[in-house]
Amino acid sequence: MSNANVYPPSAEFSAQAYVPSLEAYRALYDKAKENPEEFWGALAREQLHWFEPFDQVFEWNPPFVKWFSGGKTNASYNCLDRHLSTARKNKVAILWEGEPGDQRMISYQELHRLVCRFANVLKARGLQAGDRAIIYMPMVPELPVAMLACARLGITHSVVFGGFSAEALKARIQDLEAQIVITADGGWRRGREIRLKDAVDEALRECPSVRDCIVYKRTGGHVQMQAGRDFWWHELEESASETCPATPLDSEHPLFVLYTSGTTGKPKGILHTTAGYLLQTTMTMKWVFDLKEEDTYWCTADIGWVTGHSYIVYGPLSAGATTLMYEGAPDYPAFDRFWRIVEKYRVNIFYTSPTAIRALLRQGDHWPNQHDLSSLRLLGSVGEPINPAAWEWYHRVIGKGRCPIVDTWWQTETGAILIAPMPGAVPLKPGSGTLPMPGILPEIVDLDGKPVGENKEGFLVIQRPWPSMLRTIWRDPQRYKEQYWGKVSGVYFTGDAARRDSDGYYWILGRVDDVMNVSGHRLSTMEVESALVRHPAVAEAAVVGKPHEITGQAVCCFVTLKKGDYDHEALGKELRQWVAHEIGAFARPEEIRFTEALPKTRSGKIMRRLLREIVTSHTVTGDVTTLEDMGVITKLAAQHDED
Ligand code: 7RM
Repeated sequence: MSNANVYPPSAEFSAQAYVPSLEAYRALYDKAKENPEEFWGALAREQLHWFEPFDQVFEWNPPFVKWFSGGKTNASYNCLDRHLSTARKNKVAILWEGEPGDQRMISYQELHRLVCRFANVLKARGLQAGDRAIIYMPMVPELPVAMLACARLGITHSVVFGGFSAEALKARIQDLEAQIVITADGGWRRGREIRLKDAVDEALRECPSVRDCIVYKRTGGHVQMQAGRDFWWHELEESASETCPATPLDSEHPLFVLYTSGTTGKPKGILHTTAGYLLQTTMTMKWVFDLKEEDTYWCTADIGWVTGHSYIVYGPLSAGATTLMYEGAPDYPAFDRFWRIVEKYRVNIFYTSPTAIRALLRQGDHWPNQHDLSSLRLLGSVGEPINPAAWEWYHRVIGKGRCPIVDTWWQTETGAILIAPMPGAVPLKPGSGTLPMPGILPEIVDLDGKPVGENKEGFLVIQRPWPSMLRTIWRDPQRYKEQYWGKVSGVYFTGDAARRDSDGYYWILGRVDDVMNVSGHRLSTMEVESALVRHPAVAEAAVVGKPHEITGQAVCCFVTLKKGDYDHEALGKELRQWVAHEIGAFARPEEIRFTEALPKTRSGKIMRRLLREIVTSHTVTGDVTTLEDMGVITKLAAQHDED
């Protein structure tokens, strides 16, 4: 191995792992590469329940792919029914802790009952396969219940993260032309109620497609119920039957749409379908998390992001796991909440984000050291590159040097983990996602598609379609084609820069487009800019990500104002609040800088690259030959020195 800091798997871990050696990994990888039909076909038959068998493993009409054509299956059936004839029927499926400390343990049988009853509620409201449901809920078990009830009937769901504002919610409901919104009165976050139903009411004023709104009572806070449109979950459920067979659906039936930020102001509805998505999320539970029957598994993500879809709900439940769900904040009521939960439920596999690790690391070792973390056997990381210092802390203080860390690279679009170590097989290097999963052929190329060679930085692309790949952008196949298959000919363009070292390990360097990553949440610069220019005082805005010690990046805005007298301090505050209201609190800018002009090219394009340099290194060194007025840059750079 070329790098000094290498952590090989312990003999003890390897001995019990699904994939126990580098040779075993290579054999699996080569098999998938040489004969993908046979590899994926066999796994699909063995790992999923089929109402009708498929007749083709994949059909690739670039850039559109179909997996397991002709087959009929159902994601809800695979996550529930098929476990009921096994010893898993009384195993805890969802282990839940609310922020106030309330808890629920829901067995597979019980979860099946809840899902069937709610599916019957949806049926009674006239919903059927092909319809769309928006789900806007806190992290309570009824959120996965709603997802699985939709999946059971072939209703395509779109979960909107509870941190999104009414504006953002409205845009998603409208784009999806959803017939129904499933929500709650609110949820708990740092002891305060997040009032979800109020946001829904605001959004629904301009959403003619929505006929019904079902409201789950979580907090008991006061809500307005509009007669004929709004119904209480518990009232509708009262008379619902517990029997609801899962509908056999085509392999390619749309399972869900999840909106994510792209390079324009308009979020993209990423479409995932049924069989391929489920197969690859199921397989990665075993390959990457080495999931065993007796494990208690906890992914701390919110289900409103793709990580929660794939690794709290579909992957773990399809694999028959006990999946832990926690409603609230990691620092509530104190900085040891995560470690308290690990100790209390004897968590074995723990999957979180570098942002959370860095935030908790800063609070000191005494928080985790107060708790017995000896149940942990595997740690995971996702959402952004993990810096070696955070990795070492996670490894030493949380894992006590015993637990492998799986650094998992993937995207909303990829559906499942594509680059990550198989922990019993692959030696770890802090900061590297290590090696690709079976069936994944990454390459690092220049814009002409030429491989850049060892240790050179380039664009990360994927050379072949994989089962859980996005199928299109909702109602915008043209954008799908251009965004993912039009940048470098013939390959999937990830939007990330990366390099590959002499051991074949991948090092992800971050986005190459105008997408920021704040606490592992994707956010486009354009989305924030569009929000800012909707404010009456703002003339123009340019937004860049600025390096941030905890959140990875922070939102930094350069703003020019319309004519008038302004109190810059008050307006700065107001604009930060404005963005939080337009998009969601997680998008709240860290900094608003007022300026008289923005750096532009002669054709009028804002040169964000220069602004990025200013916020990163406080100077501009790169090429400025296309800049129209150098004075702007001098002023902006000088402005920082005054701060
Ligand atoms: C799962 C998720 C995707 C973007 C992706 C990267 C970054 C994610 C890692 C990572 C380095 C990782 N989906 N990213 N995981 N960068 N190492 N392990 O985060 O659609 O929200 O974001 O996140 O830039 O393109 S996402």
